[in-house]
Amino acid sequence: MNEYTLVFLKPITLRRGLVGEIISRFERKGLEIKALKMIDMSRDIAEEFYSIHRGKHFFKELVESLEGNKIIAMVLYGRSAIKVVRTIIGSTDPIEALPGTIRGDYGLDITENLIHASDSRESFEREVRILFPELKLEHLNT
Ligand code: FUP
Repeated sequence: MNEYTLVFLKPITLRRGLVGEIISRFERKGLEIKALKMIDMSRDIAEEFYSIHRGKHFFKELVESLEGNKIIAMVLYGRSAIKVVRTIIGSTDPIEALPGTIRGDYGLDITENLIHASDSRESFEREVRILFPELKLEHLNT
């Protein structure tokens, strides 16, 4: 089943010049880029996006890694895109992420693990509203 997923490249990925390399992996896999933009992350957006983690020990560091920095957000589309993209990015902790995955290949830090991707359809719908408020979901179906 074709579906959408949301990905964003974290500030570390822009600082390290890995944007093109990472986007290429999704294109090579056959996923279609349906929307793409650079966003200046505010504290409010970062806190809302990761609100599920509020109160956890890493929340402050996570928000501070985004706040005041640029990210690149994308909506990708393709067959089982949510699962496929999660497989391509690898486990949350780069220590566990397998070689060949994005998190497995490019870093060691867990907070700055290069990339975020929706983990379910519900997450996608919540996240796309936060990062692409101008985008109507029905427009994606065209
Ligand atoms: P993921 O969906 O793989 O990004 O993982 P989570 O939703 O569990 O975590 C969200 C972000 O919090 C991760 F990308 C990195 C950060 N995090 C930490 O910094 N420390 C932790 O122990 C767990 C997560």
